[in-house]
Amino acid sequence: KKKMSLTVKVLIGMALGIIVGLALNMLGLNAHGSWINLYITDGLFLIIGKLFVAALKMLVVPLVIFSLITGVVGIGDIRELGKVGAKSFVLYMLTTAIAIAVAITIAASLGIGSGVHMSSDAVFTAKEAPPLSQVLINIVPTNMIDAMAKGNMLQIIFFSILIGISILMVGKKAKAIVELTEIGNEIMMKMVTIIMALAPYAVFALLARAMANLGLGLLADLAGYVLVLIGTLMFHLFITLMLLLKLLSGKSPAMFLKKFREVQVFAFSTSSSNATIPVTLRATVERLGVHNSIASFTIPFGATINMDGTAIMQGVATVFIANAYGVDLGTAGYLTVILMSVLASIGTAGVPGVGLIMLSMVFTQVGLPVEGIGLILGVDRLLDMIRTAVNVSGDGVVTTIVAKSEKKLDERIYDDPEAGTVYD
Ligand code: DAS
Repeated sequence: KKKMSLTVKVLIGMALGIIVGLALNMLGLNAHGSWINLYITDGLFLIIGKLFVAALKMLVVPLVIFSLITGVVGIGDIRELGKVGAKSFVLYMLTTAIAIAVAITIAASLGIGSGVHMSSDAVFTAKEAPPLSQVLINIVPTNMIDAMAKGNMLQIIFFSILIGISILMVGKKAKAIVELTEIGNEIMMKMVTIIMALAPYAVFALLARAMANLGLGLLADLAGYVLVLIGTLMFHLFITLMLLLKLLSGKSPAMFLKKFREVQVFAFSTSSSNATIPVTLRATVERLGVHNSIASFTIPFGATINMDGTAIMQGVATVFIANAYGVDLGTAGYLTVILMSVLASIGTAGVPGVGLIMLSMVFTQVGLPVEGIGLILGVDRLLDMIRTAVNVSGDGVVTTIVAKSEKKLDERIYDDPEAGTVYD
């Protein structure tokens, strides 16, 4: 008898989680202080979800370090490394810029936000986003332990690449450490497998709790914003990214979507590109056939600097709030928005809700009232889930394109629908 694949189980967990959560919400069973709320949604579900996300996060730093050092040693050539870095950087920035430009165009032509009352109860206080100069300075850690403790991805990437290059320069004498990191990488991947076995239950718990607490009712108040945003996110995922994949790598979009579904569900359930790194890395290597030497770099890099979905949210939100306040930003204003969003995505990590911080940075830059963000605050938690799924999909597409162009894509694995489905 054929065993049900993990992907199918995860999808079932997602569907059941959404159904149960929405049912609890609509039947009013999750009211604050009720026993279901106390013991189930904010009890059992909360514990399971938090444990799972913690386990994923726990893997990220050691996994990235081991796989990236192995990757750099695997590429073996520093110029080659530079090429991969440059290609992925350009593609990441390009896809983000396209995403936000399309979002602004769609939102502006539909005129969303025009009739909205700007009174909002939710108060938004902006957290400071780092200026670009600081982002650049921060790439080099002063203390590697500190970088690891804080999970600062760009610093970890910098340090790991430097170690990899140094190992290459030492040559034969470093053989033991090369083997050690290879084994370390394998061990970390096994840990991903162990934790993934719990994914269906965790995804259920995460989504049931989120839906029970949020419900869909509040989406209706901002239906215009929500619909345009979701529509543009879907357009980017299914049209723009798939077109780029087909044009630049020649590989099948249908196969990509099939194999990447699981990653999208994880991103959706955790709202965090960073926490999803172990799953993304595993899917790109074992299911899409990207060589570890490419994926080990482009995936953590992309989780940090590439946020297409977040950029789309910023584009739509800017138009929405500008219209709500009756501000005309003009072409120059919108070009600034595009530039700022792309730059802001470089310095901010892929963690829940960071998109709003980036948005406040953009608003300050173009002179829109930051407290306007209060208007969309209520619906952001749910939309964060969807845009994070789009964010990680962009990472996967660019990684596939770069791998193909570097002849580091095993097409037999990519074309085999069953590849990498066995987790035990
Ligand atoms: N949730 C984020 C991510 O991890 C970014 C955001 O807030 O939009 O990709």
